[in-house]
Amino acid sequence: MNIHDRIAAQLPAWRERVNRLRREFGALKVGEVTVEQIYGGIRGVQIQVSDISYVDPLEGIRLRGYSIPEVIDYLPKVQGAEFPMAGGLFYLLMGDTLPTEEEALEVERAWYERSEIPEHVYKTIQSFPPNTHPMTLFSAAILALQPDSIFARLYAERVFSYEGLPKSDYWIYYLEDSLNLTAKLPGIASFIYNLKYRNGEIIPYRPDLDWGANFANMIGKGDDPRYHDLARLFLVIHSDHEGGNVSAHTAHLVSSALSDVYYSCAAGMTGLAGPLHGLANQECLKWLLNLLDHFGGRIPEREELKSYLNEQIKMGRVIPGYGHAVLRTTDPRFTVQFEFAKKYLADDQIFQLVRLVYEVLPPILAQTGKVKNPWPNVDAINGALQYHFGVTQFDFYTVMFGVSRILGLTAHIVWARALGKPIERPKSLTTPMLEELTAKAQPVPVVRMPVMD
Ligand code: HAX
Repeated sequence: MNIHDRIAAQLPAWRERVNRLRREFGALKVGEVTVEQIYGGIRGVQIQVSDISYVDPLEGIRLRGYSIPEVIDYLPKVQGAEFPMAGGLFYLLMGDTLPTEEEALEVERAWYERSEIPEHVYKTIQSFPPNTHPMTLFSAAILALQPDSIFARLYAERVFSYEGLPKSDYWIYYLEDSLNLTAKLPGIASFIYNLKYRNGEIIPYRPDLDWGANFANMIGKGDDPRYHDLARLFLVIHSDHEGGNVSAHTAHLVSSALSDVYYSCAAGMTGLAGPLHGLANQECLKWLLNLLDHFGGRIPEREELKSYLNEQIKMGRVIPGYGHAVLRTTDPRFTVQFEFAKKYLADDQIFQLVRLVYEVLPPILAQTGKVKNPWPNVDAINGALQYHFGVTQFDFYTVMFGVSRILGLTAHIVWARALGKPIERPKSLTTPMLEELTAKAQPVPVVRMPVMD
């Protein structure tokens, strides 16, 4: 069954579940909000429903209910590959069902058929100054595709006409736009890479390669099957991290105004470009290279590293790749890449440093008493793997993250339309209002998280 039919088959039951909850329990309270949460980034406040994925603080991400190892095990793979086709993952995220091999291949075929990039998109990318960050080029290229939005065109043509555009059908055009956009991502990202760091060539999308391998091939890694597999792994594991992270939340919010898939994903990408979110992977590799430099190009002794890290923390430095707003354990997306590295690049110097930092840093962070999660997140290792395989231009890593993340963003927003979610409009307060409220209350200070050993 193709993705459209799969979603259509699922929808009546999903709509009924949501309608029943709203009808029968609409007034039921699911939580409370504290002053600290309002000022503190609405952390932990349950403000939305997303069925695409869920981050368990102690277990990590589950995509449509499947953990990272399960996703890797269960999704279809091309012959000889260790990691799954992104086409199967897209089917899982969108269709809420593990695809058969044929269903995954059908997505891959649809991507090939829609992969041609309009000339003006290349020109848009080329028109920026040479020092432009790749994430700016990537976000701009997505916006440059917006005139092709099927949803935006039909909405403009039909919504106020006699023919109309039923709200219950919006998702169909969001899905079409999603397939059209995701099909072009390997070509756009690789053009940015080739323009900035190689010879500016445009390598055509090949029908005999899956989406991830096409990306690898298009950045000049056609002869490295291990990198094809790493690209597949990278592009699968970065696809989604539930609904509240900056990129997913932004795309969801923007699309709630009925901005189309291109507007919504471009907005998500500008959030991903921030150093506390997706840019962390480039920061992390920079940090590792600086660390190596600091020790004269050698791996430090454990005690040397300990005192260096202690000093950094005392100076109030944030160590990239460690900590997380939700996770309270080692990120399974770190673990799967760590296992890949142990298998294929155990002798790599940067990986050895990643390994040593993983052994030494968590207890130091925990001892501060304030870092809620002393464990590595996915970014603590991403760059090291790419660097090993010759993708050494670390300001490109967030673009790769973005290529993958848009698989998740589009699933969130297609389903938001399918379930008829309205425009988002939370309420804000003023500080005097809170002061007035607190004037009548007893002090209730925030209790710090206990220190972890
Ligand atoms: N090194 C040093 N201090 C850290 C730290 C780290 N890696 N992580 C958190 N802290 C500090 C915070 O700066 C904060 O200190 P102050 O109270 O003095 O401001 C304190 O510990 C409490 O922070 P927290 O509640 O544990 O963490 P937050 O939820 O506020 O922030 C972050 C989560 C991921 C932003 C944070 O841990 C961080 O900046 N980590 C480094 C950057 C990083 O790896 N980002 C990638 C995250 C994964 C991701 O989204 N990828 O896209």
